[in-house]
Amino acid sequence: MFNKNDFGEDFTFGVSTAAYQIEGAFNADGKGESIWDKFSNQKGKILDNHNGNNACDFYNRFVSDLEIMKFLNIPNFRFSISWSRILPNGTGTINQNGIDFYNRLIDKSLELNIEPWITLYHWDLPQELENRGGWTNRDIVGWFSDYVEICAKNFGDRVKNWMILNEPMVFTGAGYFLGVHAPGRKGLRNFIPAVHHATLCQSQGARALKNILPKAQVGTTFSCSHLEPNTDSPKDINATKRVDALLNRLFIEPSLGLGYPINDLKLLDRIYSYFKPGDEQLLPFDFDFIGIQNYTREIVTHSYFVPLLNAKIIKADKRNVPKTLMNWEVYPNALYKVLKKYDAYPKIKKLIVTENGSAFHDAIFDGKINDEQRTDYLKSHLKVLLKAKNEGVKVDGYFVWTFTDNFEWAEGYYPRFGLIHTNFNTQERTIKQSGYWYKQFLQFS
Ligand code: IFM
Repeated sequence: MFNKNDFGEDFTFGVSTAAYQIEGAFNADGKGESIWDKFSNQKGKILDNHNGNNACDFYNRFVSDLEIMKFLNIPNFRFSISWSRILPNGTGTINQNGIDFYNRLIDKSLELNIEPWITLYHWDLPQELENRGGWTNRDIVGWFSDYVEICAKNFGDRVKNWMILNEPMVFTGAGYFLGVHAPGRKGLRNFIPAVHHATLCQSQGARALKNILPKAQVGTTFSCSHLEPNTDSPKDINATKRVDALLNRLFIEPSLGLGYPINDLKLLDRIYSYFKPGDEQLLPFDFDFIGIQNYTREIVTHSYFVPLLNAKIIKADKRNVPKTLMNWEVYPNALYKVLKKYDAYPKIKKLIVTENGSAFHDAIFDGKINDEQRTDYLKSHLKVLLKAKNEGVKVDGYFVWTFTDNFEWAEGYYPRFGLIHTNFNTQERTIKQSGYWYKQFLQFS
């Protein structure tokens, strides 16, 4: 078995969260509406018609939550800023109450010796900006850069670690192509411009931040899937290449100066119609680290029924493999594979696993939650991370998704990913066995 020291002194351990999934207080103290406020309150959008209006009430309970974090020896806390809490209309007038909230949160974290890591965009676009076209409107590059500057100026004196976007493939794919996430738009005519503008915001947002905070550690995060073809037929192998271009390469390659992976995914060629002169030079940015977010592996097969992509993913329940409540296969080696894959890109300075975790049924017996499956999941993923690191992969951090059970987007409150159980009726927190395991792991020296 391994212990914390095997990862080296400078290795960063922490937990990850996102504003809309935990904060609640959806309209408190001048906060404006976000696309998730609107979407999740529409009937039929979220499992069991749940919404994030109250979530974990972190907005009001952050002090006691941070005290639990301290008790668990967790030294790094990744959270996101709700754009519409500090700019209710997305641009223009600042809501000082919102700034004050994040100041209190940062100050309390630091007082407890917990290092804050800020994600600038974790999917909750101000609704007012969506009314003006959202991610399909190129003006978002200016709106986003202004918002980033406000965050840098207000929080940058104390926050050293920043992430620009969370999983752009998910918020453009699920939100602007499939319509299953906010704002619920569909089709390539929404997806393709959203992709280009998100990629521009990824680099331009990073530039805006570095201009104000040249010493900040600036990264961005990607959902990374380990993909395998269902068979070794050329059709399945080519289908896997197309899915790889879409899920894994689409956002990182332009940031590395490699352009969009159009050769392996022809449907992307229409993205050029959204280019303006000079965009090629704007897309790359030299990130200090890349956030890797991996949960599973996917098996890909050729399919004539999926237009354009001609490929589909065979979900875990169809393959009779161990799975989580998300119907994601438990396959630790996927993390090893994606670390190797991203490490092999030239110009990557550092990888940090900014999310990894699992949702299982967590039964409470006698006030205790014996979530052995989650502990095993975390241990087995840390084990392969260490293997990759020992083989020379430049990976320097690991954040568990997530701290407390929270609002899991389209799946509502059903999948519980937390180290801590949340009773969503009373907001009572109960530390799970996995939380106690992490505490013990982190205190080892
Ligand atoms: O809850 C999400 C998070 O917001 C983004 N990455 C994946 C997690 C689990 O689905």
